[in-house]
Amino acid sequence: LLQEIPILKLAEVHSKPDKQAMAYGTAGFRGKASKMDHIFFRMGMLAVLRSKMLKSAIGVMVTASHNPVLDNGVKLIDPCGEMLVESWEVIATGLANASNDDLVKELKKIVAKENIDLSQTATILLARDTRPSSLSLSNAVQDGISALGGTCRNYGLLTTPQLHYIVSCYNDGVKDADEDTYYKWFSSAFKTLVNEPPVNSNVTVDCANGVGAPKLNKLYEHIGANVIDIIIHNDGEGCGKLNEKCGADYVKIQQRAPIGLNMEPFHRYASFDGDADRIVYYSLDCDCNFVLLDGDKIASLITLYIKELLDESKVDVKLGMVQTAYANGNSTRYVTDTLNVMVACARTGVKHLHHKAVEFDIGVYFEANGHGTVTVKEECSNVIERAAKDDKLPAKQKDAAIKLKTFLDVINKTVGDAMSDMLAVEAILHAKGWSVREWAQLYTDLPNRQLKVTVADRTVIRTTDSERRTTSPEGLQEEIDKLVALFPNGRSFVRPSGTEDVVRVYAESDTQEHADSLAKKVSILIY
Ligand code: NG1
Ligand code: ZN
Repeated sequence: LLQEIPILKLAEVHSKPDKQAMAYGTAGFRGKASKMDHIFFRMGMLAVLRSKMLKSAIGVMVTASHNPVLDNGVKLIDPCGEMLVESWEVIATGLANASNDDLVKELKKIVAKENIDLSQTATILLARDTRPSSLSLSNAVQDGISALGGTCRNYGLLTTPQLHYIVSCYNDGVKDADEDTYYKWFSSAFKTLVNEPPVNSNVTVDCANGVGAPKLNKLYEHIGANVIDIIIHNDGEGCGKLNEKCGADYVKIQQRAPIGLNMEPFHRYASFDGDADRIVYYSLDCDCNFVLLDGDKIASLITLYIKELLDESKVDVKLGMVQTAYANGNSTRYVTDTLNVMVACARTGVKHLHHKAVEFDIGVYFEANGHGTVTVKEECSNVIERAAKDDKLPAKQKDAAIKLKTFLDVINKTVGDAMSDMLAVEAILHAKGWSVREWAQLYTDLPNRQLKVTVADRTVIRTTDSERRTTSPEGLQEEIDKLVALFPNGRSFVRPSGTEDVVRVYAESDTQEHADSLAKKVSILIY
């Protein structure tokens, strides 16, 4: 059933350069766009095999998120809108690296090993971001899909989380789910939440010159300017480049405003990344100091709000939060000690956080860089829904359950989503009558520093304990421990990046000078 001739013909067109190997990493394949055409073709084929195996539609997203404009990347989305299962990352890596001559053999190997019935139909939902290379690379995916006889529904430009959402709707039976389905759902949930007096506030959003700009604009049209005032900056229409000196990653790491944005005190600003799955907020205080409200602050705000509504509604479910080692120590302390909510730590990469979050009835997970969402167990949704309809409950209790239900509707539960997270934050600030100042004051970030170190072979660094400690090279952890002990409230760890050829160093301490100095000293250890 594998038609060797068309496969080989198309494989010639999307030929793999010799001696080039890539791995399916934290966020799929990423690299220089000019060297990846064969990977996109092969991922089209792999998506067909996965779709045949699971008898469900599979998503393929063409994007390199916050990477520079000349990079690109591709990742597969599993049927419920979640990231590709880890066991298939190895399979993806094998197929990506097979030579043209070995391609059919490799495909047959996957079919045999995974026991795939090739007579099954396959449906692939495809979308791309606004990079100049994305159109031709998504054509390569389409060629891969047709090489194995799959059906492709090409949605064109979408944000990554929009595609995740559409994949989950499609497999839920909503076969005509599209971009509009997304806008209708999230705008209507948001309007229900803030329906009392208009929010009467505005937020300026830096869209990193990426796909988030046109999409946020459409969402805004659905919500209406009478509910919230959204001002879009870095919309990709001017001369600004994708992710260059702008976007969530830039703002988070540099702790400064994106290019061209003249900030005014107390105004609310947000930055998306290039494919709009990350968001950070920021503001200027009365002394014109830059105040960052990153993924940890967003997660803390959401956790606080859900906790309050759970307490008020007396709905008895288990709420938890999941962070990575990069989470600011004071955010962890705030949620654990002040909110009395359990915090778990997972390895970097949202799939790891997502897996831990689903262990809670309601799991709030965020990476410090602003990628995160909330997961809700189905039984838990049902409990909340029942309480929201229960006329026997005291009005206050029932009202809180209704609010909680509507709040959870505004969340894209499949994956971190800048637009949906933004609506969640805006709705909470509205509900509490808070400005960014009260939000910022939930806790004060411990000063921290992140550095990148280029080494000959980053894989020699191995980690344990959710990447908080190293097991190799021998003796490194002891040296880090000695340095950390010299700094008040010191904490530091190192890990090899999954998306760049660098080792990342993180340090925090009581003052910025101390955090900088600790990060530098630890960098020297591994350099
Ligand atoms: P790596 O390069 O593995 O550190 C980075 C981010 C992750 C995640 C992925 C995918 C940090 C420290 N790391 O991973 O959180 O978002 O990119 O985009 O921010
Ligand atoms: Zn992204």
